[in-house]
Amino acid sequence: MFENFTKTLAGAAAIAVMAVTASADNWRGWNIHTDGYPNTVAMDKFAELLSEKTGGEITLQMFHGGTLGSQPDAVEQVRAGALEVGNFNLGPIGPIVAEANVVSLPFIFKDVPHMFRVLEGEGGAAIAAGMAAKGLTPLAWYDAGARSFYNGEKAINTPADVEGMKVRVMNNDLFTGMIAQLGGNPSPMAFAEVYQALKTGVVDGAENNWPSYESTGHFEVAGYYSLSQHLIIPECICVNTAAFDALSDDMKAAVTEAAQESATLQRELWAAREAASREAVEAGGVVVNEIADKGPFQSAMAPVYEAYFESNPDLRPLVELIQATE
Ligand code: GTR
Repeated sequence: MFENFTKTLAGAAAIAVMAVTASADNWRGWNIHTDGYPNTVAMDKFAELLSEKTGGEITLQMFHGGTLGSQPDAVEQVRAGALEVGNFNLGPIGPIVAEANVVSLPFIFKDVPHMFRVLEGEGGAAIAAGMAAKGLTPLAWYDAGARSFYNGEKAINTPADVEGMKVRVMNNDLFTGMIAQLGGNPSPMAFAEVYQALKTGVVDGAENNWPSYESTGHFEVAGYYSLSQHLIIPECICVNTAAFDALSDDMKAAVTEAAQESATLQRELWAAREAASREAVEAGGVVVNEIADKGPFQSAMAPVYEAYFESNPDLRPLVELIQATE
């Protein structure tokens, strides 16, 4: 009997050890960018702050450079809990979360500060709630600047210049609609495939912000960058909603604080990198042009907005709220 009692004690101790081990969460995180990119540095900082602020109860192993797959796949993995964390652009999230898709309407934001003012208010709350309902809880917002068109043939000044051009876009019907309305042929494609596609002429052009245009080497194979600034889309540090909701209030606060400090760093690094990337590509021979009148690009987008309202009639007030935000 005494022997049995000892065995029970030993068993209980083993279970206790297992429970302690299991209570430390080891999260895995996805990021598409290369070493030194603002988001990569800031996600590493997030991992560091996460351990620090949770007293080691939550750790995060980051997988950079898209090694865990394309962005649309990674979004699904975080939703399903196969991964816990992702640094996502809201573009590829739009097809899953209607509220989050408003940020992918061309020319919806006046500039980046306008975007952040919206995200910090009621609009941001609606977007975040929509995302959490689909399994992606946004903890903080990153800056991704403005996206402009680039190609290897000519400067773009009017929608007519886009006519007949095959242009790579991120996966989202709003972006295929956007290119189609300009008379181009949209080609949705994973980020990792764009360099080769530009080089071999599978596509004529693409669109992105300064740092991505530079870090991917796209500028080497598509040397005309035209400042259309047609999309200003934020990015998130997103966490699997079930994993986040399972945390105590203290842990939730610690995780959120870590994400927000990471975002503060990312925005500082972003501003510096935008300037540095522009300088680097111009030194590499890229021809940059301002677009004197963006009006024709903006008015060409009316059918894109109409299509969005048709499939989401209840989201018109959210669009109007954004447009009315100073
Ligand atoms: C980048 C963004 C990535 C990815 C990429 C793309 O600017 O940071 O998350 O969305 O653009 O064009 O696919």
